[in-house]
Amino acid sequence: MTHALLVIDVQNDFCPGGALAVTDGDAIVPGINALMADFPAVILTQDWHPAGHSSFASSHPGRSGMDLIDMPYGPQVLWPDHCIQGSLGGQFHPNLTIDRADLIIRKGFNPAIDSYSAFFENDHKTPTGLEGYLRTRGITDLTLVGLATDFCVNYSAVDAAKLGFAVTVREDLCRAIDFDGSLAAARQGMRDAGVTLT
Ligand code: VGL
Ligand code: ZN
Repeated sequence: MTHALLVIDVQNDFCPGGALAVTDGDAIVPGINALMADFPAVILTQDWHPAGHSSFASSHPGRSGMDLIDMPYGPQVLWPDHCIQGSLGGQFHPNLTIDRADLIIRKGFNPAIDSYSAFFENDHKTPTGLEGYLRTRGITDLTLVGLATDFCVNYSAVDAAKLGFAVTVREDLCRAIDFDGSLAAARQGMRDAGVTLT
């Protein structure tokens, strides 16, 4: 059994002052850095969108942030422009210990499909390659931390559990966007998928 720490999207745009700021998003950084010492493998994800990404409200005239639209792959929340490739907002929080990362996996780079999950784009079909990486390294267990609890952590945790990994989410080292009941729904969905919330 090999246990990896998966750190989801601890990037400037999800922290206070960022384009899609999560309340207290930066408060989890010291705890995540400390937790890295307990794991033989540390993997970071980075939300990484091209300018004009289809998940941005600005790409849909007449729409505003947090509107829900129908995409060919299903419903999609429209977000403010965030985590644009090469931007300061897309960089990791400056205090996050990125040197410990064995792998940094980027997602959301396909202009036509968003990717909340570290495993599959939002069509639930297109793989990011992370599953193969974990399996070929013999990693069986995953602990997830990061941003945001109800979107990218949630989707990543549920996909990981469905793929057969033993998954724990450290809720104390996550923070949520929490709009329209999204946090309660995410917690229920993770529990239903067999994710351990601690
Ligand atoms: C995220 C919304 C859009 C996240 C990423 O990291 O939870 N949320 N892109
Ligand atoms: Zn995004």
